[in-house]
Amino acid sequence: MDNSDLFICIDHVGLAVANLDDAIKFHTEVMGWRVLHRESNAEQGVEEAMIGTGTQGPENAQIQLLAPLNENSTIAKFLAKSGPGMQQLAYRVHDVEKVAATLNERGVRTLYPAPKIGTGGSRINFCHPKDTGGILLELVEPASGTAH
Ligand code: MC0
Repeated sequence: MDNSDLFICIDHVGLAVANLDDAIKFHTEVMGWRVLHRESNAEQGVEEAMIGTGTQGPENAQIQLLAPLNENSTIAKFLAKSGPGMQQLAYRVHDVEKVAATLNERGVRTLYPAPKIGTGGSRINFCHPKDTGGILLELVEPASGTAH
């Protein structure tokens, strides 16, 4: 793939939080954001909300609030080790498999051999933080017709 075809925009920044309702309350009542979407993803072990500004456009990055669904969740582990805060940066892509293959060729490991289901039916994979300068980088191919 050409470099110009790899990434569309920053899709979202994921924040690990201990309690989703408390985090939503802070980000809406104090920071003035609004909830765009909320769901649970059992496979990823998260209860999550996507929030946006009052003028959120389709290619403006969203904030994803991520709370652990149970004690085995990667978010529970992250909270125990690092405390609440930025857990991931997510880049939007047109084709997650092609982007993962290109990054693999360039020496970046992806976590899953095939994409998994993310927010709003998106297809996702992650780059290992050890290969990206310490950032857990998510690749997000939105479900067709949505930019969740
Ligand atoms: C761990 N490390 C991180 C990190 N998590 N570095 C940066 N950002 C993070 N979030 C580093 C640790 O500090 C450690 O480095 C090394 O990676 C191994 O960490 P660990 O604590 O032993 O943890 P592991 O290896 O058990 O798991 C790390 C790994 C895991 C990234 C593989 O968190 C994972 O599978 N993440 C992808 C899935 C995920 O995050 N799901 C929740 C979001 P040192 O130097 O101490 O060795 S769900 C989501 O995002 C969906 C819904 C969506 O958006 O659509």
